[in-house]
Amino acid sequence: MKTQLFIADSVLVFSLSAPLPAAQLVDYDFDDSTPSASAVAAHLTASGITGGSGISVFAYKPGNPDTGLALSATKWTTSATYDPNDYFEVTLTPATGYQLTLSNFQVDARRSDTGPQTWELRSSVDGFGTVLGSETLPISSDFYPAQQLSIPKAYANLDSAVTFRMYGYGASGTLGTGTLRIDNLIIDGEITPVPEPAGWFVLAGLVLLGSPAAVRVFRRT
Ligand SMILES: [Ca+2]
Ligand SMILES: [Ca+2]
Repeated sequence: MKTQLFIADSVLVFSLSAPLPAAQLVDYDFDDSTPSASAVAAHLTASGITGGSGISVFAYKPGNPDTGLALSATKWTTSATYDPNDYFEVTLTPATGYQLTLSNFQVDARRSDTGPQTWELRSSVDGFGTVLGSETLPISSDFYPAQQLSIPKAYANLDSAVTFRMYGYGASGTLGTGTLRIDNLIIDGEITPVPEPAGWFVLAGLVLLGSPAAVRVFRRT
């Protein structure tokens, strides 16, 4: 029992004194037939995968590997450019007092014969205005594994929710039955405590030293 307590104390001290290493923040494998995350970092909330109003029929089909499952949807636009309503979406929200730095988005994607031939990634950071990366799926019915899109360095120290959308487009056929299937969606980065404002450290230091100036500040407030 003493050993267990010692380990717990060590973990606590580490988490307070050093930022978490850059690592995986969230993973979706869909193997339990739900759109929920299969693993989420501490101090982070990850939404389930949802779809825009322009897509339909969420289903769970053989994944990568096919001993597991993937998430599939229909009604992707046949346009050669993205439709603002045709997307998979995921939202990451840091806990109060924590901030997100994002580095990499990766996913295994597969289309059916008449499914979308391209998908692109955008985010709420700029109102879904910029394409962060894209992938073409030239052959149907094959998974294109672990397409990795690096996230711009501007995605650092975010203290509020971030939403990513995968827009699929360029489907063929007009019935909308073509599918885009995704598996092993992983977002990398780190989540760290928001630093205390520097002014508080100065003031706290003055108080600890018994500074008359600090005492005056406290008396006025
Ligand atoms: Ca899977
Ligand atoms: Ca659509």
